[in-house]
Amino acid sequence: MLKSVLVGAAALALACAGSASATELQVKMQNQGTQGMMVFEPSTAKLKVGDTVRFIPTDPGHNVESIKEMLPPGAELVKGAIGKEVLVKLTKPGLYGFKCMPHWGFGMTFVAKVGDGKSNAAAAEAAAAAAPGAAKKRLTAELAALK
Ligand SMILES: [Cu+2]
Repeated sequence: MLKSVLVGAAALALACAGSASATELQVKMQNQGTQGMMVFEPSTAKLKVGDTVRFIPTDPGHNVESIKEMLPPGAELVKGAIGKEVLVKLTKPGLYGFKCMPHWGFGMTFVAKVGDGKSNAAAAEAAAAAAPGAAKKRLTAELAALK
């Protein structure tokens, strides 16, 4: 009886230590930022497995969704509604690409590198190269900034 209580307490202590070390990054969806018009700010981040990203609709008219060709193996696809805050938990190591669908043509994108980012690095590079105009330019710069 006493032993199981102690084991339970140790498990609880470990669970608390785990959540305390996770980071939440806040990313704003903006009409204007330091990188230009229609941006996620910041547009890149280096994070670790278990961290979260909170996408905040600072300006109206934006959404956030996964770039499905830029998603680590086993990670969940995200598709947020226009003007809605979205909290994403990064459960797998790799490169996570996100876009704002209405402003894909402006290159409104965000890339997170989780862990060493190698699990889908080749696929992410290929997805950036295949993206249209401004999206290709910004995604390529974002991947370069995370190396
Ligand atoms: Cu947008």
